[in-house]
Amino acid sequence: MKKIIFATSNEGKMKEIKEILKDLDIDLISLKEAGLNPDIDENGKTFEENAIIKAKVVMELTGEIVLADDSGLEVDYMDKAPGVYSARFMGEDTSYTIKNQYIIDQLKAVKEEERSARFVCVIACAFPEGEVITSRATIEGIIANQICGTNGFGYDPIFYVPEYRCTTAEMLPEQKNKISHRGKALRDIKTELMKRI
Ligand code: ITT
Repeated sequence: MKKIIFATSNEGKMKEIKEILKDLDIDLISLKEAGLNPDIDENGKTFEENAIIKAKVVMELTGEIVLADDSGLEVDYMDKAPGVYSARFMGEDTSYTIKNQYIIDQLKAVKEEERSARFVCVIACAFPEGEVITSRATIEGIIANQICGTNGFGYDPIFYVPEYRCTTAEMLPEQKNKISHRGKALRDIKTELMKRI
């Protein structure tokens, strides 16, 4: 079975990724499972640049096909912050209860029309022969008035999807994966990946 490494240390992401790609006939392993803990400088200015940096560093280290995910939350009222800095926003070790409450406070008294936000996900795939491909997808929503739900990770408890009348943290994992930025980007790259392995 073909081995593919997913260059992430985020366990919330990895859980979703394994579920979304479970029908692929590949041995998909995380950095931890590969025994790797690379120090990657995510100094790109775009999701694409950072996803490519992560995939290439680990591909060069291992000689395997490597996938990577760079993602984040864009809040329009905050000029698209935290964006590519979503993981580092207010400090990497600050709890998401604090980060999420801060964003809610920033939007206090802001009308629904101005609370628009989206999750963005770029998946990069680096092949040992040197080729790198990417796919990008988004999911649109609004910032909730309060923290709601315990599923998912990160900013899910404040990301409200009007169509489903709940936050992504209130959705079942399979429901979120069906409509999420990560689900869509991974399903798109899956088609390209299958052509090459
Ligand atoms: P790796 O680089 O090791 O993959 P990371 O968490 O540092 O892990 P990113 O730099 O791509 O990854 O930052 C993504 C952040 O965006 C993540 O930590 C969350 O704060 C947020 N995020 C992305 N997708 C999300 C989702 O589906 N639900 C909630 N928050 C999400």
